[in-house]
Amino acid sequence: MKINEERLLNRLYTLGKIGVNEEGKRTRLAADDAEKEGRDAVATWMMEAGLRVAVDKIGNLFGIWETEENKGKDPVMTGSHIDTVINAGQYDGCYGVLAGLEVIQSLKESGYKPARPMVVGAFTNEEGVRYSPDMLGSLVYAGGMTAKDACSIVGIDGTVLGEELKRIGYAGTEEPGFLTPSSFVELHIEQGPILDAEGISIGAVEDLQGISWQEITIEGSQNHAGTTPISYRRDAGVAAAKVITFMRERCLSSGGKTVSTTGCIAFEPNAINVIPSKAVFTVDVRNPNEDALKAEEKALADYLKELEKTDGVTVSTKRLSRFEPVLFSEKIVEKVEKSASAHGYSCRRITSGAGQDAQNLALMCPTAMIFIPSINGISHNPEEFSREEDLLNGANVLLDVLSELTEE
Ligand code: HGY
Ligand code: MN
Ligand code: MN
Repeated sequence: MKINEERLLNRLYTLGKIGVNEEGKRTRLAADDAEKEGRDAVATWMMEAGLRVAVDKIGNLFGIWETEENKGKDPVMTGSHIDTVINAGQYDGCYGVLAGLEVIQSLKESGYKPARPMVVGAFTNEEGVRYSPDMLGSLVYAGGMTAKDACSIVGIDGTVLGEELKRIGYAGTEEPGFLTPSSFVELHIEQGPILDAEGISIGAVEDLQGISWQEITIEGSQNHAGTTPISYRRDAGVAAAKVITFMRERCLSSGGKTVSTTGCIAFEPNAINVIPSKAVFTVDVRNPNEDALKAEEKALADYLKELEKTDGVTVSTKRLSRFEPVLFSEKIVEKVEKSASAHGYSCRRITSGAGQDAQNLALMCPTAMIFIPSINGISHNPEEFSREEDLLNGANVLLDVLSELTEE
């Protein structure tokens, strides 16, 4: 049983062109016009494959292959996301959706008769750049939030998710969770440097680290950059810088376990010769161990209280997202390892440093992931790259694992 390699690669590169602007930057944020174009392309390919296309109330898009014989049984599900970060690579998420579609289409074309329906999903707002929290579509699908609450979320641009889904024609009618998968497997690029550095072809993902997203607002007082002595200043900008470096120190003393990122920051009034009165910025902290992640959050909270005293500022925080670490299904991880070895692909177990839709599907059913190498570990960056040989290896392992799971 072989996948149609050319079809998979062509679709991946075609989707990769959608949302590329005149400067060559690729951005498809959840439910924006570019993502709509991407959704339309994927839905068309699902229909070409002869799948039933369904959309649920949070815009999750599914291609369903069910037969008279297996209709009504819990399906085996695969999938990922096609929304991107800003100035993104072309593989993150898209590879898992299109490889999943390719596997199902190839099995269907080969005359294979699965004992279960097979489904590929593209989940809404996995990246969480436009709307928080991230992994939102799969969170709603798995029952972690109601579709109503999720649709009312206001984005960083003031838009409301539910209205945007309506505007782009993807406010579906299916209840999230309308299909209860018997198992879920997500194929994804590693987005980190390990597989590439070690020359390993397949990652059998056995767990995924916890994620804590906060927005922090620090308020000081606006004043003259030249005339105000340092001792008089209540400088929101300096206070924000102290938080960012404090978190870097925490990471360095965590033995490489904690990572912290401030990806967004804005000052008010944001003028070159005015001491900032306000700093609003995000802190993304991650650790594979829940107790350690909680300890990082407490250390940050204590430091913010300290800052109010030392710097004379006022600090407030807003929780944007929080996911505990997830352990994947040992049974499925072993299937990934077995398939890799049968193909002669080198394989190692690995932790997902990135958040994934699979972490929410794991709330519903036995779940695991398959990684392929990201060259130099680059991701969330247009330089993100995976070799075609690795892309095809991953799809071959996905085909083995999904067809085995359909027979169980
Ligand atoms: O942020 C993440 O880890 C994922 O790319 N959404
Ligand atoms: Mn992803
Ligand atoms: Mn991503």
